[in-house]
Amino acid sequence: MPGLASAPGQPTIESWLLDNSEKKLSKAVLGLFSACKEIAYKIRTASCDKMACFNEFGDEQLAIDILANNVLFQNLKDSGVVATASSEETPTEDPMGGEGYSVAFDPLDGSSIIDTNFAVGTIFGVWPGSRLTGITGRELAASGIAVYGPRTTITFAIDGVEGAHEFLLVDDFTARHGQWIKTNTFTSIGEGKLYAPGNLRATNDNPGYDALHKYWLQNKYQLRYTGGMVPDVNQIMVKGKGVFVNPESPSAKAKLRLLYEVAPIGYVIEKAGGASSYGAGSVLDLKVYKTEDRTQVAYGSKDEVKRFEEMVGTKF
Ligand code: AHM
Ligand code: MG
Repeated sequence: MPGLASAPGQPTIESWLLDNSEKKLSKAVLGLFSACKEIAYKIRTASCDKMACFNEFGDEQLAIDILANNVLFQNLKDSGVVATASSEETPTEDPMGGEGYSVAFDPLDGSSIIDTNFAVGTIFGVWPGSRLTGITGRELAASGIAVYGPRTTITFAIDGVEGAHEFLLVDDFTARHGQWIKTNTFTSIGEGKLYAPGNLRATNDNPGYDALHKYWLQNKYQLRYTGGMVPDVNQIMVKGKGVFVNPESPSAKAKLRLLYEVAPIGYVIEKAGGASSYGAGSVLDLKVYKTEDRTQVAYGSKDEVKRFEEMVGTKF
């Protein structure tokens, strides 16, 4: 293919799945990778302000998060193996006409920072069966995060395979010809003073979070926070260290959704050798009662997540 960088010896997502996944799950996953490729193209080519995007002719288009939403639904329908899908944008359980798996996704996490050209992402979780409520993250068959930054990557984990696996989109800048090439396997998150403190306003009336924040400052942790959870968590796997938190307080309630954001990312980070917590245990053990359930969360190395549990816990 013209313009493609070569990556000798590295498998594409198609060939990697042949060795690591059963057929139906592979089809669902390929639908998601294909959707993320198209979303990456749309993000690059749409000129957006806060509310709307314009194509090359200057016609107003749908807002970019709605475009991303539509692309995902279409690809999941086309896969033929997805019974139900649900999006953070439209939090209902919608039939997709297939059979085998169900998918929950946040089409464009961080859409409020897209106008600033910060990195944004897509989050997806694939569950066996046809329900997306009454389930836990423990039952995930696969999940992943796509990062649309200077490079487009998907970091992805699948049942039965150790580690989280990074695929890089090597493309010729169209949505048609790009290939996903395996570039990394993440298997451990160790010691390292790096912190990403979400919802810092909660330190006003969450004394545990206030104390944890002071601990990071006193111990000279390195601040690395963009306001996009996908790149903020992805850095922890790439650097192999650190912690991301988004705690709650009486005046600054939990924002992140268990089904669309927290559980899928928890699955990837735990597969990468890290830990997740809602304050008193892994987020993978929280049951999704309603598609819109929200929770506070910490992700990172086991030591840092333990510190979060000890200092912040679940007081609110
Ligand atoms: P979104 O799904 O509406 O984009 O919100 C999720 C994002 C996360 O990426 C990020 O960690 C968090 O919101 C930041 O919240 P805030 O801007 O309120 O501090
Ligand atoms: Mg989101």
